[in-house]
Amino acid sequence: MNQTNNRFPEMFMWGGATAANQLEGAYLEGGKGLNLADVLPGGSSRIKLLNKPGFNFEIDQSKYVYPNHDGIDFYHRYKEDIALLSEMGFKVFRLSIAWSRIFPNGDELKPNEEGLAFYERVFDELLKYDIEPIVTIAHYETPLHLIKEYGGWRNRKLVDFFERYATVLFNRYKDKVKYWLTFNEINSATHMPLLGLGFSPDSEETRLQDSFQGLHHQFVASAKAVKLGHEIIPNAQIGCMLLYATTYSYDSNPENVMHALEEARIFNNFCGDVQVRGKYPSFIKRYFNENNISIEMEDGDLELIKEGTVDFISLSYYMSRTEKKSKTLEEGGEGNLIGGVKNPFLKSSDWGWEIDPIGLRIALNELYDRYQVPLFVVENGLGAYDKVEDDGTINDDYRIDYLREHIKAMGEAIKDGVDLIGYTSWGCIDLVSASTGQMSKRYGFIYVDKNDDGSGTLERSKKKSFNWYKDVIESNGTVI
Ligand code: BGP
Repeated sequence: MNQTNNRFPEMFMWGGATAANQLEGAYLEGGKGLNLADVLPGGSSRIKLLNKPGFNFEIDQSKYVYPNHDGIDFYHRYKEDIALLSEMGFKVFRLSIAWSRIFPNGDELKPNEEGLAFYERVFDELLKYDIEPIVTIAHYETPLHLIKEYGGWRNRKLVDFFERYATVLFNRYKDKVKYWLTFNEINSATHMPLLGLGFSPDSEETRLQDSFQGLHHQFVASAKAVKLGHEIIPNAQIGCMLLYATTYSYDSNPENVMHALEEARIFNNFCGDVQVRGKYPSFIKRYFNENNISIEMEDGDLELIKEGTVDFISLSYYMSRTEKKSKTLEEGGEGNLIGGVKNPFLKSSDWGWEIDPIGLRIALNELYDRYQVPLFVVENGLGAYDKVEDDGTINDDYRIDYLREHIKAMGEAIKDGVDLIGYTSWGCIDLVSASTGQMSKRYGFIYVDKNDDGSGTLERSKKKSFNWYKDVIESNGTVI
């Protein structure tokens, strides 16, 4: 443990983050309908399938395993899990609601009571320990029926279905949930339209047009939710959620600098500009023109977007990105989720994600300089292989090192003047990885005995990082 001169705000929200599809399991219980995650096969090739046109939305158990079906069985074990989170001193816990537990098909008029009751029990359990829930309304879990019947978020009709869903949630949980996030990593849509927008592009040519149209629908849906949420829950705090990849130019060649700026604007800034500033940014016009993108809007959309701006920005931060205007194949940052070229100054995780704590300090400064609204880091962490020793211990010092450096970077950003309100590290309990669909890419302080092939007792145990994070929270980030 290191004593630091960090000064986190007194009410800083320390905790951890998860998503329904990656931990609940029970994929056909409680009246739940199928959603996108239920048809995503596990395996390291998942990420390739996600980006290939023509994804097949059928379950084929003769060919693939589907780890999200069982997750880590949080659906049945949430009490045990929440008790462990409370032991670490969690102030907040980020979870998502699986849309298809509430509306199994997504387009029904009436919600499924069993699904609503399940989350009510979970919230009550959290509140019993004074853990505040942070709820993501949509986290890569579009009901499958909306994908197959309507073509996902390309279809304007999803705005209405989402509005109905969000209204039900706000009304039902208004006394239990104050913090809401509308769409997880909304800006990942153009890179991975399948996850965020629920469609597999027909071709590379249609990918951009359809993604930006789908995004427009989500902007409208999010703005409606923000307005409704504030009406129904007067003290609600509703945020957007961005996948932020601090973007560097490879060198000082102005061509590369300009290119990095352009990439950062489209990926990091575009969605935030719409959701926080309440209007489409000026730079997007040229990009739309040059890429033959035209957005169909309805009367009133732009007013809605203006009226439904978010209260704060939440972000995931795992890695930075380094850009060069023309790159050779060898230079490609193979594995770095957001692409770019390899940064010679950075090491990577076992999955090729470049580790860059200073990039987080830069990200927080960039965001705060641009928007001047509170920031919340709701995802960050190291996916790693863990080894259970013969005596049962798991000595995940690499994870502690990663988190320590990122927490230090947040401390520096706060000194820089950034209004940072919380930190929920990703996958505080081991869960199914989104990009690989495997258990072996682990993030947790709590180990779950489950393997990639589905075997395992599902027993929970504490890793070395468990007590480390407990001390971090107890000392409000001063002892790390
Ligand atoms: C984010 C997603 C999460 C999560 C995380 C880690 O993009 O919001 O759902 O899974 O990445 O990614 P992975 O599980 O692929 O390591």
